[in-house]
Amino acid sequence: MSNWVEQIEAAPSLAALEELRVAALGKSGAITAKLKSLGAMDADTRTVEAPRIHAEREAVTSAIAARKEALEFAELEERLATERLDLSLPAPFAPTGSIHPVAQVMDELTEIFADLGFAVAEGPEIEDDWHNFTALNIPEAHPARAMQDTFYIEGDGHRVLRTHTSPVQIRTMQSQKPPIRIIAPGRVYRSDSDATHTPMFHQIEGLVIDKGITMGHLKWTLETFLKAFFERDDIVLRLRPSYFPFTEPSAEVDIGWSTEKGRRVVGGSEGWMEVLGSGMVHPKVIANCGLDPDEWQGFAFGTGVDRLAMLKYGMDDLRAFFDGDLRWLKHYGFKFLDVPTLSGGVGA
Ligand code: 2U9
Repeated sequence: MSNWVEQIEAAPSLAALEELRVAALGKSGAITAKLKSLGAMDADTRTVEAPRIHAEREAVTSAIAARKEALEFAELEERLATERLDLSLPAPFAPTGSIHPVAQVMDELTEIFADLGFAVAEGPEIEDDWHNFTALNIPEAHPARAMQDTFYIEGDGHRVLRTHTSPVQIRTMQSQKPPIRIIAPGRVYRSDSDATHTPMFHQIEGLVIDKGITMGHLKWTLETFLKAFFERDDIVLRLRPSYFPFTEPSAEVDIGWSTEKGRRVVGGSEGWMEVLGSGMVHPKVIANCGLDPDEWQGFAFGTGVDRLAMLKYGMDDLRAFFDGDLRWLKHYGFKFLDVPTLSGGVGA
């Protein structure tokens, strides 16, 4: 066994081994020098020396490989032993996760409407055609049913990913006796994607069913909600006539904005932007749920949670909400112990 092989087998570390490799086989290494010297030898000497030098180089090369493997294995063993994680120990540092703005705004909305006496209702995200469209007075030929807007479940022709949270209210009207006061927050799906549309987004809808309900109740509720949500008293609303199949009359709700330090903020009435859709529940929808529309009336409204979050907290690209980029989450996220609301509540 050559002196090289002995030294390699005794190398105490990967760094020491690398030094030996360079000294033996590197550009100016000892064995490299021997190989180079072959050229200057006479033929007889070379016939004797060449196989010896090549054999030495082979022996040294495989000794290095073997030692390298052994040292790497030992290093891994050592790391596994010393870096063991005991998951039963308390966390050594404060958790750095954050609450997503959508979750934060959902909590804020739930809190505001709870103050106003609304309960939270939930329902399935995979819906049938009847609850998502038919019961809501959306006719067969309505554009909302078109292929490009709705995700249909393959196979069974009658199931869809819900395109709004309205089927939750249909289910509630079928299963509970009025008076009803609910909000339905949750995920909805539409086949649409650009800076202001993502195939999944979050809606919140509200429904009140009782006797003698009017547009006045609707306007007061929305005004009270928006004042609490934006934490400002100077919120001004403008209701514009509109059309939805499930409400009659229908109104789109604009909120007034004004300019503060060169920035557009909610409040005042310098200009208008649309924030909600709303209306009086269509008598046919009430009847579809087995209630007598001559006895029961109601109002309903709907809006995008993501859009409300963008308006309140100043994000400009909806797609970033669902990228899962930790830098975005750190910037816009909320501390997990943040109280999700509003100093005074809506104070009824
Ligand atoms: C029932 C009866 C009526 C819910 C309503 C709107 C108007 C509306 C959109 C706003 C922006 C959805 O996120 S968005 O694209 N919504 O304009 N939604 S009234 O009306 C209902 C719901 C359920 C039983």
